[in-house]
This record gives sequence, structure tokens and C-alpha cells, in this order.
Amino acid sequence: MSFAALWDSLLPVGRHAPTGGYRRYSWTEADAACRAWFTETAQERGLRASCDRAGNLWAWWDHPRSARGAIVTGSHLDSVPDGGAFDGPLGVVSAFAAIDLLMAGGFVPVRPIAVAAFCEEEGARFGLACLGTRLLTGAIEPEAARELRDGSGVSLANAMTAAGLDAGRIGSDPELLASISAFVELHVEQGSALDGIGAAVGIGESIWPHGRWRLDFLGRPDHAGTTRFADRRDPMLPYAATVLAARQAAAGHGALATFGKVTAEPGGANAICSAVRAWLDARAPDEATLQRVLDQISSAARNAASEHGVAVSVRRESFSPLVAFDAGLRDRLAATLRARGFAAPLLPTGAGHDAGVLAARLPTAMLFVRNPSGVSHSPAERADPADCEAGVVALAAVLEDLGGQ
Ligand code: HGY
Ligand code: MN
Ligand code: MN
Repeated sequence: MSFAALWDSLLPVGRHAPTGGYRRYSWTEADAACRAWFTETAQERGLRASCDRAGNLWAWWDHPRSARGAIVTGSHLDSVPDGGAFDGPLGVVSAFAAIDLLMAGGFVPVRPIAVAAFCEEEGARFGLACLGTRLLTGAIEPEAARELRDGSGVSLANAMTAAGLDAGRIGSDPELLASISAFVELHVEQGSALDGIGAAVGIGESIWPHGRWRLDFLGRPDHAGTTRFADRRDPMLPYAATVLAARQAAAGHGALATFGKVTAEPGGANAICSAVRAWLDARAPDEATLQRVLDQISSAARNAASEHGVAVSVRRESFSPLVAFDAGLRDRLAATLRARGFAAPLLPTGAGHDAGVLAARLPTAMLFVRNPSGVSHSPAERADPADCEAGVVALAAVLEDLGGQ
């Protein structure tokens, strides 16, 4: 099947018409439809569909006699709130399209090849990015994962159970990991470097260390029209000061800091709120810098809170260390692609990926496809059809190389 037809078959799932963005949150109806799409797509190709203990989906092009490790490709199907169509799904759809291309060309792999779709990569529902690969690799304990809560207080265990999975079985799978020789994730570029260079496809070099922290500012609710400023304990003020301090701290260190999610409780327009809960996303070129930025932001939050008689706590929800992708695999991809006429420049990225989590356990690599808008985590995210096709050709070449010997 062509990339375009396959792409179109997934496109309507989880799309929120008023914004044009995607709301594919883990273990919801939209997620179930994505999972059903994955299984059907695998079966249509004669691939063996399976689900691991963490709920990640796999489609296996088995090799009955080979004892060699598998080559795995894929990405994720979940989205951030009102995310773009490409972040995640491009890697999964391209993986199936690349297999179609290889099968149509009569390619016979000498080892298994598989497509994977990992759960909750964005952490949009349960707060922890790359949850599926963290579980698979043992980077999070099953008990801790089961207790993760979404914004409505539903636990991961209950959400998985409601979706028909056995949450009691979640956990790492060393045997599955040991059966894999390499993982290659294709992803839409979340910036405009490729557009600037004029290249359709690039190769990942490293991922900045990054994480999420939750800040709770607790004040005292009161009347907006009758409470004198001097008598207020308004958590909105230290929160606002912290947002500005975060920008300043990050900018001063060549890092990034973002508050993209905030709630004011109870949320009355004519009342001082009792609590402001905010989520900080911070990223830096190295871990020491990231720590310095965080220390600066935390201390600004504490100082502003105490100035306004507000309590504050800072809690880490998610952390991903610096990742340098496997140099041997990266060079091999570069040689394969350059032999096929791709410029294939190397790119660092500030975005997190399952390939980054898996890199701690096996050789991993990434391919990026040009994004002419340079925008991601937004409905404006884009990749042109010709570049998506180029990505499929590039991925097929890589799978042919890695899976053919
Ligand atoms: O948030 C990230 O870096 C990624 O897009 N999951
Ligand atoms: Mn993303
Ligand atoms: Mn992604």
C-alpha cells in the first residue's frame, strides 16, 4: 500500500475538529482506535501482532530459522493535547510503508524485523514521558507506574484495566529486549534545521537532557473585591514571578524552560485562588546546566512564595538524561543513506523520544523528516508528502541494510 493511503487510514482517528489538533491520550477511546488500526495494519501484511507486558504494540516480520537479533522500527501513536498529526504516527506509518516497499521488492530478511508502537510517549495523560519504553526497560518500577494518576485521579492500573489489559502484568521484559539488535525510530523533525539545509531526511545525533517538574503554590482563597492587597496570600503572584524567573534562568544558560500547563483552583473569576499548580518543562545541552537552571527556578519560586505568604513545593515528574545515539549505528545509517543520494545531515534535538530510553539498553538511531513549518506539538506541524515518501525510502534502505545481514 502507498504511504499516502496508509497515512489517510489513520488520519481521522482522535482528531479534534474544532482545533484540527489530535487528542490521542493513552487508554482512551481514541487510543483504542489507534491500537485497532495498528493490529489490522499488521495483519493485512501477514505480520504477527503482539502486545508486551507494558501494553506496547509489536508487528513481527518473523524469521523462522534465524537466531539473529531483530531490527525494530516504529514510534508512538499518542499525542500531546491538540498535537500535530506527525509526531509519533509518522514513524509508525512509515515503518509499515517501508516494510511494504521491501516486500514488494522481494527482499528476504535474514533476521526478524518488527514495527513497534510505544504507549504514552508524550506522558500527556499520566505525566511521565516515554512510559511504555520506561516500563519495558525497567526504568520505572511496575508498582510506581500502576499508581500514576491522570488529571481526574484515575490510576494507570485502572485505565489499563478498563482498556482490557492486565495491569498486574506490567513490567520490564529483558527477554524481549535481548532479542533485539537495533532500534531505528523515524520522526518528524520538531524544528526547521532540515528545511534550512535543504535536506528531506536527517540522522539523530543526540537528545538534550530534559524533564518535567510540578510546582504547587498553596495560598488562601478569598474575595477579589474586598480583600486588601496587604491581607492576601495569592498563589498566582509567586507563580507569575516564577514563570518570568524560569525564562530568565534558561535564557542565561543557553537552555529552555516552559510552563505549558497550569491550573488555578477552584477557578472563580472573582476570587483569589487557593492553589496554582503548574508544570515546568526544562531542557539544556548538558545535565549540570539543567540542574543549575532548575536550582535557580526553584529558589526564585521559594523566594516569591515566601514574599506572598504562600507555600510552594517542587516535585520532579519525569526526567530523561542526555542521550548520544550509538555512533556505529549512526555512521552505518549515514553511509547507507549517502550511498542512496541522501545528504542525511546529523542533527541534535531537544525533543525526547523512545529511542532515547531504549538507547540505554541497545543500539538505537533516529531518522528525521523535514518539517517545513518547523512547528511541533501543534496542529501547524507538517511534513510534505514528497518528504514523507523520502523518509519511507530512507527507512526501507536502512532496514534492508540492517535486516539483510
Ligand atoms: O516532549 C518531547 O520532547 C517529545 O516530543 N515527546
Ligand atoms: Mn512529542
Ligand atoms: Mn514523538
